Amino acid sequence: MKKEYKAAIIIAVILVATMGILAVILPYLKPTNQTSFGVVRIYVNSTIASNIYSQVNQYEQDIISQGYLVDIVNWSDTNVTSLRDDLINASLQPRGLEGAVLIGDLPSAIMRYYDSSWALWRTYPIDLYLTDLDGEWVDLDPSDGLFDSHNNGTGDKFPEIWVGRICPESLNNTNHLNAYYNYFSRNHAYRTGQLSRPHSQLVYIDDDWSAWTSEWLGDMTAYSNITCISTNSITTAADYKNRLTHIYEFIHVFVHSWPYEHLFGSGGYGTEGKVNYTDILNINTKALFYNLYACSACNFEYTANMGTQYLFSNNTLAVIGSSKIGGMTMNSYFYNPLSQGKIFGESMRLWYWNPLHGPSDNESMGMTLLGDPLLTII
Ligand SMILES: [Ca+2]
Ligand SMILES: [Ca+2]
Repeated sequence: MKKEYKAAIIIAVILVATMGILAVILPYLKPTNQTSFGVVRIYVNSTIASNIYSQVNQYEQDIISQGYLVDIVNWSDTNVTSLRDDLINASLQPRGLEGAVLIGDLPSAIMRYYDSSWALWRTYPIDLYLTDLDGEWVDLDPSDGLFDSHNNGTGDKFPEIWVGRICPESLNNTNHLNAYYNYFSRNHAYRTGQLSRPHSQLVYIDDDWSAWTSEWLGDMTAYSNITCISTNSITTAADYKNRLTHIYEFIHVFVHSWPYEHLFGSGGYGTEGKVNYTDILNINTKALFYNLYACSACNFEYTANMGTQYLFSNNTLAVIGSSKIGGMTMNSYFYNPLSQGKIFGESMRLWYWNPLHGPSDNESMGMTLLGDPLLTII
């Protein structure tokens, strides 16, 4: 072989290897520092935009004060692929894209899968669709509009950006406009120090997860002041409802659930009582943040789902949970960045990079952030 051919082949091999390494490490190199002045896109459902104009304007100013560039978009297209295309286009601009806030009823992707345990097909809304911008989403039967699988495509299955939803419109017991007003009012109050809590966490572990209490606690790395309740006979609906009225900054609860209620006791039968969305409406909840290890509690398309009801209760600012069966495991991958002052959205994005339960795990694919993704606990 001629020398110049050999040199060309060597250069080509080095180039390919370098590109491979870059593909692996680039997501970690993405700037996460909140003074990086990255772009945040705020989509507002155009039918309510004029009603909440001053609230969104204040919110925009608050995010600018945090150091971000903000683009406000009034959005009316109901096709979720159009929304994702808009995010992809924004991410390809020179300024890049950190994430998005979806205010009002905005489209969501629906995933379909076969649940072999129950021998039936299930669907759930999946916001990973809006945050993994270079992976491939497959809809085998485009006439049903349901996605069937998620592949690396020409990129990877991991999220490049984060997203959070602020939408009370699935609630049937709340004036939606007032819910927006109250939410943005307390959001601004928290950002200006008028709403605060002692830096403390309640970790509430019902029967079917209590055997691993020490493992769960080992991953709760954002708080040193933790109250853990995990004695099976004590963790009941009545006790939990009482503790919702106590002062904690963050509540992380492990409990069987349907979208509209928690079921305490082993096996998911509610033998130790139930807490439903009406209870959450009527209880004077005190916490600011929730992580619901509670199946389907954050199925935000479901009428009167628990996650949305928590979010628009008294003091709540953000709720993390699953829109399907499952919840957050490998919690330190979420709580470590949160404890370092990273925003909720970025902490969620980084959590997906954990080595065991990332976007390939069916149990993780429904993880959802309801509320403002730009808040921190610091
Ligand atoms: Ca990706
Ligand atoms: Ca119990």
